[in-house]
Amino acid sequence: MTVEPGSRVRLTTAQALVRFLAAQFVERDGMEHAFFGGCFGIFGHGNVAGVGQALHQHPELLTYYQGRNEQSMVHAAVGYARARNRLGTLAVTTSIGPGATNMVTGAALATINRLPVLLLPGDVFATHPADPVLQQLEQPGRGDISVNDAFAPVSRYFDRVWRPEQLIPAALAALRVLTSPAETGAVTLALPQDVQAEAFDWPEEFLARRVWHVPRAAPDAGALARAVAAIRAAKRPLIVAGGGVIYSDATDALAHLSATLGIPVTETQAGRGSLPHGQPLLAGAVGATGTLAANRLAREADLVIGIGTRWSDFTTASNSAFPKAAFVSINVAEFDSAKRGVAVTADARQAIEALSAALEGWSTAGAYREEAERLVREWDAEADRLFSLGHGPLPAQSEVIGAVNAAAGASSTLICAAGSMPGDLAKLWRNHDARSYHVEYGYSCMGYEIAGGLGTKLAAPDRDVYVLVGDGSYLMLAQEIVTAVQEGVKLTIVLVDNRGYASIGGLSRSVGSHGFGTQYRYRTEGSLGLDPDTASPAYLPVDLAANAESLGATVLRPNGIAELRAALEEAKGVPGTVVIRIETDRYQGVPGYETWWDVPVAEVSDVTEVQAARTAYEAAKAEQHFPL
Ligand SMILES: Cc1ncc(C[n+]2csc(CCOP(=O)(O)OP(=O)(O)O)c2C)c(N)n1
Ligand SMILES: [Mg+2]
Repeated sequence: MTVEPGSRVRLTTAQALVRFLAAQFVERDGMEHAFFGGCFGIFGHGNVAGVGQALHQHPELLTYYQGRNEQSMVHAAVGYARARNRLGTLAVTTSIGPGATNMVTGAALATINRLPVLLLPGDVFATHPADPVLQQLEQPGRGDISVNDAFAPVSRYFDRVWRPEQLIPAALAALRVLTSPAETGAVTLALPQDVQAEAFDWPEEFLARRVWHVPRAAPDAGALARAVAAIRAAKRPLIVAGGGVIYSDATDALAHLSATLGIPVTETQAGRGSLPHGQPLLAGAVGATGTLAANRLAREADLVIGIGTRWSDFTTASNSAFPKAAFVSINVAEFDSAKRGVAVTADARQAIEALSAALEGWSTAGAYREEAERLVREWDAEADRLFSLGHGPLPAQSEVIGAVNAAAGASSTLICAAGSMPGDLAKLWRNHDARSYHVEYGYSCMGYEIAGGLGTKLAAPDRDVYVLVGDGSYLMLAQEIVTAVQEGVKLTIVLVDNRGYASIGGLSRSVGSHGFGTQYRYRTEGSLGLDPDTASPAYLPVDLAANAESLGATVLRPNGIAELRAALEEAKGVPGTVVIRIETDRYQGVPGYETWWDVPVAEVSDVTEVQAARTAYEAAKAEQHFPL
């Protein structure tokens, strides 16, 4: 569509914004897509007559999704963006005040995970005609701020649109950041409620179709040469594949590099699925929740090549995982590539292909490759053992994971975020492809799971979405089940009920604090902190299956693994969202494999278990080293 230069159209700010969003496209590798798949929203006085009116007036521009909670609407947008490899997302509109600040947690989650979401909180009047309006927080010393300033530190771009015409630079800056592989994250445009409804004569060029070209940055020649020299000098190089490998669609290039050079691959949480299970050199998750194969390789590695990772403490086992290694850091964001070793600031696929070309003919020694392949085989046997423990009377979580993994087909995506499951999944889940695995572990936010699964399914309707959620996460934020039912979207939600926070219970015991505050039991005198197997008050009568049923899901209640397998098959025939509630043994966890996580233990205490834990902590702390 060609636009007459200088022509203008009179619209409200909100109407112009909705038209602008519907006209934004992204292109990478010659493929073009609409960037926004729709807009989630909950209306209040801060957006009902603004963005709400605009969405209502032209529903063909942006699909509107009604959410239940502002935080979980952002989770859905994050799930959507991840399933689209950051080449698409959803917008989220809210009222002012609590509706707006409910999104702050979601904004932090998106920014930490480097996933694009566009947040459109309503804001108080720009013109201040009747302050304080309902839900306005007043600051006696500042007239120009509102609660929405809380978004600034958790957003990659923040602006408040004080005047209609200011939307033009603000919206363009928002799209630049959202579509930038190096900068992306939450983008917040706070929209004062009067400005949303105010009319302006908008230049047609602003509202015309616009394509944002997502670049693939090639590595600098000098940086590449330094990385190549480091690899050539290495005897035991090891790759750590992060989320950047998946976002850059570099999985085939990585498989080729690993196989031809004989370099084993380990994965971060976001990088899981960067190679399919069964590749002989895929050692799986590394670090605090790593496999024995990955952690043994890490311990002896002389060079660790990070690709698209931000080197979180779980990956590095709090900087104890790679005691002998030098580093190469490949990342599209200079901020991350500069974190350790030889920095290569580049798109993951470009960098991997450049390394493959430069290292043609070179490979690691056969003995190293064989050792890695043997460790991988041994790990597979260990995972098989954990999948079939036959534990009773309640099954172990690892058996549940095995059953769900077996039931989920090749075109499925697993969603999880917090609790004891992410660590177990990191070790055990077997991926078919790069879309098989989606554990939000940047923020590890309880309550992400169901809403994130909803967003994933909206982005990829052809995939079967399996959500694994703990009882604690479920209790925190499960209400998007209602939205899944409303949208006719099928999620298979496996609710793993161990009546409390098993993960933190274990962590608490490991620091000497007896699982304090981690079970759902009546407050009976003296009950807090007691060993539940001795002097335990009764469990609270919480029935999460009944809760899920009340929200509109089909609910199945298997007892034990054989019934779970049958329920998973039965669920395949149910057209809508299914919740499968299974009780597990909270004490039968998957162990750690020769690794550590830095959680400080009290230096002084009356409790003998704490004193013992502190002694062990100090010994482990001595192994920690800053990467230099
Ligand atoms: C929003 C939020 N609050 C607190 C935490 C800290 N935390 C991590 S796991 C966890 C307990 C999770 O319980 P549940 O979902 O039942 O999983 P389980 O540990 O039993 O496997 C808590 C409180 C968190 N990750 N997110
Ligand atoms: Mg639990």
